[in-house]
Amino acid sequence: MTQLINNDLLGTQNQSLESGLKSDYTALGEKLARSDINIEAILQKAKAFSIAVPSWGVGTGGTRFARFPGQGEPRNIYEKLDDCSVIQQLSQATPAVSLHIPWDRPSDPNELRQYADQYGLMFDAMNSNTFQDQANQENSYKYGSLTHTSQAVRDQAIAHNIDVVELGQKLGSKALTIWVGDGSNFPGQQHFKNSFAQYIDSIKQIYATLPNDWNMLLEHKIFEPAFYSTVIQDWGSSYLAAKETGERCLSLVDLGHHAPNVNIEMIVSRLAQFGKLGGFHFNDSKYGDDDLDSGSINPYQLFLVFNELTDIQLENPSYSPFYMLDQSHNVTDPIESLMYSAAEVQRAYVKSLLVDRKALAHYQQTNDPMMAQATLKQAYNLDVEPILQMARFQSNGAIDPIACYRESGYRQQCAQARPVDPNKTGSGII
Ligand code: PSV
Ligand code: MN
Repeated sequence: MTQLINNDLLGTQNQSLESGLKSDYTALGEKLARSDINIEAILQKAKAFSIAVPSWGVGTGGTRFARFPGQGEPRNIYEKLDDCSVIQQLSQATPAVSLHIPWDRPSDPNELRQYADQYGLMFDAMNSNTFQDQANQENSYKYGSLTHTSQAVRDQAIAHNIDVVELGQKLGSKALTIWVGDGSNFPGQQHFKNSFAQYIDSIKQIYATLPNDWNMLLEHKIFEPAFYSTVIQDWGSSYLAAKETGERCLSLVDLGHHAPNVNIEMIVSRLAQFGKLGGFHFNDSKYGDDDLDSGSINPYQLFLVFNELTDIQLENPSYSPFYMLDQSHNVTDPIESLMYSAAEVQRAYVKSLLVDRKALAHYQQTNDPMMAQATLKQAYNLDVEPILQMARFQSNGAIDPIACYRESGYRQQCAQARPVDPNKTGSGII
């Protein structure tokens, strides 16, 4: 397998941290054993955990005011895969990449698949894009796409989604994620009922062409780019559309797509209870953004989301929704942010495995709120870092991915090999 970070460097770095890790791991193992938790069983689950990286996440993002390009940014899908391979090599938690079409459309899908293969990378859910006009496109999406008032625009957006599925099949993907920016900026601009009916009609047509082993994931977002109303603005709209459409049409929860303080873990539970929770886009948010690194603002919320997922998986061990990071990195090195975020999500998952579920059920049943919340906090407050480090170490990743990455000089090499395109230094989100 091709590896872009020198394995000798990785080995030397790990060697210097190994004995410290082993004593931390042993100490944590002893502590967990006192609560009848077998650290080895948790370690195996941590090692099996994976989350997809978004191809667009390895580029530097921006806001609608400006974009400050980073050094050595990837200029095409092949260079994006190079960066994704580094994230996977060091973090050992991100074996798949999620593509956005047409941003990542390859001229030769087989060649792209082989390129990913050399790194042991797979392709996760495909993302269609009808929130921008594309070159040589007949109709504009200025006033919407799958929900547009014009049948011709809707047909164009439907055809694009079908095309993305066909491409995804060649790449080994198994899901299509649909997010539309469709909505309105003024009261009265859009007929709520008609636009939603048009959306459902459009996705039914896409669903009809979906391969049998594929899922279709509907992503809701409260606002932006539409600032008054968004057609698929909340989990309720997403659920209704998914339910109308078919069994393999599911809802996808992007953590940043809700109003501040919304109880996202409860949305997770509701959708799962009715068999409609299909996937996640992980990120964090402080105000109305959906761009910040996972776990950087509200790690407890992330833990509570995984607390629900672990509860569901106890009942249904084979349940595995699609997990992806969806963040915009404006001020950090995207590779560092993605490695760190993958570990934050993995940390929330591991902590959720440590919740004493028997005790929690007892406190819920006997109406003891103090001890119920304390039971969750007991797991949340544990420092599981040795488990995450050991999982990476045993999988030939880095005990300290960011230190190893910095030491490798990979970014500096990219800065040489990928000179900044002066035409791409402008403003706006990418
Ligand atoms: C929209 O904000 C979103 O969350 C969707 O998932 C898009 O595909 C992605 O971000 C990239 O713009
Ligand atoms: Mn998203």
